[in-house]
Amino acid sequence: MAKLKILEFPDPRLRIKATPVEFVSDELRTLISDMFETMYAAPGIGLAATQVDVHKRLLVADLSDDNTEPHVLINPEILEKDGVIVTDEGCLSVPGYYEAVERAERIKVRFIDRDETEIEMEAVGLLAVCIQHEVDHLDGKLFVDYLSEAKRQRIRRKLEKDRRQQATEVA
Ligand code: GNR
Ligand code: NI
Repeated sequence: MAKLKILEFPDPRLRIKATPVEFVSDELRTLISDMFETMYAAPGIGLAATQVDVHKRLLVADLSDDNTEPHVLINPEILEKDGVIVTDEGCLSVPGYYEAVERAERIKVRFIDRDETEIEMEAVGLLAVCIQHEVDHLDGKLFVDYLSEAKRQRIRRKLEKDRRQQATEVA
């Protein structure tokens, strides 16, 4: 198992649109384990492959307190959306920022799991929000895209400044 490096906004690689997975290889299963390790260590409730610089349509999620409800969604397709929910969202690729974002409150999603079984699942509340947030990542979209240009710029400048600071600290 290995912990992977998470790309941070405004890294242009977060804007790459991921391509469908054709079959679940052993290499992909290793990536899935590494993504869980990375997400649990962060800690976060979800992680899209895009965030670890792998541009395939794959996400993991676990909303439990004790890491006992792992979800693996490969080639996820949101088939239905209903209702509205506003959540303070955070993102491991936008560390330190939490902002209100409006999403569908209930979704139906179709995907294959790590055994290549096709599954249709209904999700509500935070799980529905998390899946929509992760599918956005696979399309090169970030939660900051829903904020005002001014807010997004402020976040981008601060994160760029933090990164420059980190670069001089190790030097
Ligand atoms: O850990 C995370 N928490 C979170 C909280 C509210 C809405 C979405 C999320 S997803 C985020 C992890 C992450 O960045 N996934 O891409
Ligand atoms: Ni995110």
